[in-house]
Amino acid sequence: MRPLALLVLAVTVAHAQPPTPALIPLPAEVETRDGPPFVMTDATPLVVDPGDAEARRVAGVLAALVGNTVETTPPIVEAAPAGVPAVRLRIDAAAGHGDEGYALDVASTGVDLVASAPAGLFYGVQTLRQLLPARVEYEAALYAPLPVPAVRVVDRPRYEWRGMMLDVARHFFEVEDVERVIDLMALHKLNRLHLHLSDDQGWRIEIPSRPALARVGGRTEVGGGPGGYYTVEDIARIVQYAAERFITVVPEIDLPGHTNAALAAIPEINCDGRARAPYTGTNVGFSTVCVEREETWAFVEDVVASLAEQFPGETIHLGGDEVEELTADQYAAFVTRAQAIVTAAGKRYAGWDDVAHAGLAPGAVIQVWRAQRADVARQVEAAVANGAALVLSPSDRIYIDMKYDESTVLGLTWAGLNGVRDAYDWDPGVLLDVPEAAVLGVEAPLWAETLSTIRDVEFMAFPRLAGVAEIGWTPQTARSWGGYRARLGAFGPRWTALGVHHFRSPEVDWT
Ligand code: TNX
Repeated sequence: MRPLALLVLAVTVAHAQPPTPALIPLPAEVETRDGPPFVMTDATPLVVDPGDAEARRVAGVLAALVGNTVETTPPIVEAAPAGVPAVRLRIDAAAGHGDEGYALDVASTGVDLVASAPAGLFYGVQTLRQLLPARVEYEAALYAPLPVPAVRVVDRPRYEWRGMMLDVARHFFEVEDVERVIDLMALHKLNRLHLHLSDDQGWRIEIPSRPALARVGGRTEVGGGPGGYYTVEDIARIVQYAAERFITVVPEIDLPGHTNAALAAIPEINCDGRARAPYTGTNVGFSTVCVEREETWAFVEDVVASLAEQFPGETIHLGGDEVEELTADQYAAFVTRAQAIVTAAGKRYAGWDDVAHAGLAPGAVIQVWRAQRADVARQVEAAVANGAALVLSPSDRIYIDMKYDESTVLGLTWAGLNGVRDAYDWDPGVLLDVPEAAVLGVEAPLWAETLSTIRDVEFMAFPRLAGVAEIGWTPQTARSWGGYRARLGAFGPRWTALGVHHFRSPEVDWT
């Protein structure tokens, strides 16, 4: 290049607007500022209000993150030493940011983070984290000061339900794997982890009043592997780990179909009173509990009571999908009674969209997976008119067990190929003809017929799950595929630093 051209290029770059930082999800408002960055070191005090235990705990999340990278962990203090640039983390119920919102101000002289509630403070910390260099994610001390670009963010989520479903029934995933998923969800401000805890191929949760369920039903998985299940202690650990990251665990026991593992464990919930043989294939639709037997209802009562005890969240999901062995009347009667049992246990009933036409009482949550089918869409809209709320999981968009493209080795194709753009570029506000308030949010299901390791899970989830997080968080008017694509490309190094096995989709220019 000629010297003049080089000069022109240098001047142009120097005067360009600071680029939008690679934040996913994109905050509602981000204003990049001129001026030097804030520089974080191990001497940067994290200042919390005296006696605010919640703010101190959230500050601890930031301290631990930075502490991996600098020499010693930044101190958490209740008063800023004079003249030292500090990060202030404040919870002020009167600040007007709602349950999950926050405001973040970064200048070279200091960082101010204010939220109205602990979850908002935590999300503000996740934004600050994403403003730090990607190397902050390495679990090795690489001492170097950490610059944070000068920026002002005012943020809150579009939807209250921003979820992922993990199918631990087709293949079992250890507690550590679930914790890894929770960590990666938290990075993107997701707040619902739906665990699909039972299916034909496995029963994955200890129900103390029915020990055979886990003991027998937990021994199998797709392909004949060893299976496994979570003990009461394991579940308590998962629930606690999630709660520390402001994530609610939504348990699902699939009923009345997808029940072969239970039918193998408890003979008396079969109409002939005989235990079924274990199943390790991948067919669907062939199993059902015996809806005419009182033994079945005693079983449902016991299971729901135990779920209500083990999971503090408000929702219990009872599946309801793909039942081919019952008449429409039998199916509807089952769903009505199952919902009543959940409600009597003090919880909110959720089911797949198959339950939409089964005469739900008001207050049900319907998880919509077949919005592309006109008959299902009309049934769901009618259920909303009758008081149901929706979680949107359109299978032709955000079933992240679908292959990305023809090159994907893992995954299924029945709902089509779900590329990175397909998964991102749609608006939950117009998917169905329902009032805005009826949509609680979005959730990406990850079915695990073809997935058996956490690396498989990561590969299918990333980058698509990040896009789902943005759909659930960012105002529709602030979203565009072009803008997202650029931020996604720049986000890659952070996942790499975290060791996240992700698909380097050709749809994206990766940094
Ligand atoms: C359909 S989606 C199912 C699951 C399968 C999934 C595979 C839904 C409610 N049921 O049983 O695992 O397809 O993509």
